[in-house]
Amino acid sequence: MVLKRVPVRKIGVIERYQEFLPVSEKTPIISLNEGNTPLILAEALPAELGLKNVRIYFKFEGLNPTGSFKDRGMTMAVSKALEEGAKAIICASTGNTAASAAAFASRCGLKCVVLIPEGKIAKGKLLQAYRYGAKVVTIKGNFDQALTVVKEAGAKYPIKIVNSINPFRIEGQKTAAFEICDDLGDAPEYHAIPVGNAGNITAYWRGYKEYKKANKSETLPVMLGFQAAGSAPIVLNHVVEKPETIATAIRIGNPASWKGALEARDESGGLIDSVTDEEITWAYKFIAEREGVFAEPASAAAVAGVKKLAKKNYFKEGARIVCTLTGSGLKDPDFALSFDDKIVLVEPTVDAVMKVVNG
Ligand code: AN7
Repeated sequence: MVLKRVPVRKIGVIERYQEFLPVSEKTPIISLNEGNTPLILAEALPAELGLKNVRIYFKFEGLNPTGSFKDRGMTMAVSKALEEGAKAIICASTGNTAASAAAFASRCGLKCVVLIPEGKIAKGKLLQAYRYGAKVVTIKGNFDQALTVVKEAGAKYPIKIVNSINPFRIEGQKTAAFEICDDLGDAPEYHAIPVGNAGNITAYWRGYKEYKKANKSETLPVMLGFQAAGSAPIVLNHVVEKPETIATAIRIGNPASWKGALEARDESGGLIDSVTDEEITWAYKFIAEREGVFAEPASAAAVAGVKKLAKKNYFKEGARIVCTLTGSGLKDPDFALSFDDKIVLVEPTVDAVMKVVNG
């Protein structure tokens, strides 16, 4: 078969969904052609979880330009910052926001300052922030403390905050829900998503509601948010002073969009639950080894959550479940190499290689 090549001009989320976004012809669009990420059908997972007649999809946000969903919100935040005449931007970050902010800032000559928690950021994210040319400041403390400093800096100095307390971030991130509806022809029955600072679950819920209101979709999903057990303030209903988890992206004890997450949960008839590091690790390995999708540990929390609910027979027959895989597995090489896989070195002969293969 000869396939006809169709010229496709890839555009970013602002251009694609401008009628749903607070932009005008005065907004200078700073884009890296973010968004338009694939919705990948899981092949092995439903059977593994004992789910019959249920389809699970991965919204793979690791394929964004800086490797995470943050690019959707950052194109908006940076474009609006420029429109408003900002010269510099600042954020606190567990890593991905920093990488994204640094990239978009570099693209339009904005100065970028990123505050990161000491020792708890995945290496790939740190090196992105450096290489895109941001000023990287390490805080002797965790993400929540870094965000407190950022809020104070934003109030005292002429520097634009691009954390998700900046409303344009949530606006940009809601476009992921639009894409899912466009791909499926409607909203899925369930949407599972990791929760850290809770901006993304807030954004998706807003996106689903706005699309329905505009008659672009007919239904709304049940929203299922998952926090890491050691960093689960919303589940526990109190701030966690010393959040811990191997999923460093969601190592957050006092989420800025706490209220938005509760709204998404309650309005959709959903839930916010926690998953252990062990459950996250299982999901992280399963989707890489059995689905060919390499996402970072925080992303795997969504899949771990679906597994937990499947065990309780939570899902109804015929349902479609979308799991947002928020970031690329390449972000966190240290975690990826922390298992007992052995890298062996042998002589360059077939015999030597086959000896290892047959183990
Ligand atoms: C891969 O980069 O908070 O609940 O500073 O990087 O919207 O915070 C990252 C969060 C999930 C949680 N998955 O999203 C940051 C930061 C990944 C992430 C989340 C993050 P929110």
